[in-house]
Amino acid sequence: PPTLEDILRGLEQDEFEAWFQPKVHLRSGALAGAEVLARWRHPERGVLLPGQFLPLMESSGLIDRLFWQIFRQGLDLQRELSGRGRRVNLAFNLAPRQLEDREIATRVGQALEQTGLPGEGLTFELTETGLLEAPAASLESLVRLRLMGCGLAMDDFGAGYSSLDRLCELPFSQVKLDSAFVRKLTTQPRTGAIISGAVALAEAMDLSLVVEGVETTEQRERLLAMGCDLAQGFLFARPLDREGFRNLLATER
Ligand code: G
Ligand code: G
Ligand code: MN
Ligand code: NA
Repeated sequence: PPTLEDILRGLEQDEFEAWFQPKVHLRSGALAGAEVLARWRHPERGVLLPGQFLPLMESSGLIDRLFWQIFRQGLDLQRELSGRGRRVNLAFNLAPRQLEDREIATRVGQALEQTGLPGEGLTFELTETGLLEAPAASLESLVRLRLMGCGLAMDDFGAGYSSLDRLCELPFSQVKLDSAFVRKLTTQPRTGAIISGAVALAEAMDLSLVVEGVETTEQRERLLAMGCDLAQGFLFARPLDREGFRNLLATER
């Protein structure tokens, strides 16, 4: 895997890119937004996935610099789109330790002011595990982002430790059901009960539910029958680079 020196060099050379994976309405396939996923266009190794650089970035604290580079690229795209009257909600992943950054909401607010873009166009995704590690005080940033109109999604819901209490405490707007459930849907009958339960829970808590990892039409049919509305997965689209995402938006209209 790349070294810390290489990662630093990559950050300085602006080699990290925002890619975009559509979130869609299951029934119509219409775009509901996109998750922004980091990729590293490495000069020698090609395009690298987060698994190759995120762990080292998280442990070294460089994740913060990655976030702001990716975030800036996302806002650039939104600005370009809004010039053509088009709005697409973009969801950025927040690493657990970023919750300790008391300035994050302030900086996001400043970026929105500078670009004139609405907070409603942004969502921030947090993993359950990250929230369990986070000290209660640091959760203030999340509330401030929410007050600015931004969405807040609990990512990988149902995987690892459950944090239903966090779901109550924090002003989440979305839950993303971990892809493990969809994967087992056809082999483990009880998985269906969990998904149906999540649909009911989300509805009762006034949250939108995104089912992750939808790969087949069979899964799509089953999920529709269970009342799922939103999904993300290879059946609809893989993560796309900026150009690919632009092209997808063009064919959407
Ligand atoms: O496509 P995929 O391999 O893109 O992503 C793997 C994991 O990396 C996902 O769990 C995703 O949440 C995480 N990830 C992708 N981009 C970012 C990013 O910009 N910041 C953080 N913190 N995590 C990211
Ligand atoms: O943040 P999160 O862990 O949710 O990031 C989404 C991850 O899931 C990314 O690595 C993305 O590439 C991956 N992904 C998205 N859709 C699918 C899918 O349909 N199947 C599989 N196997 N992975 C997916
Ligand atoms: Mn995510
Ligand atoms: Na996820």
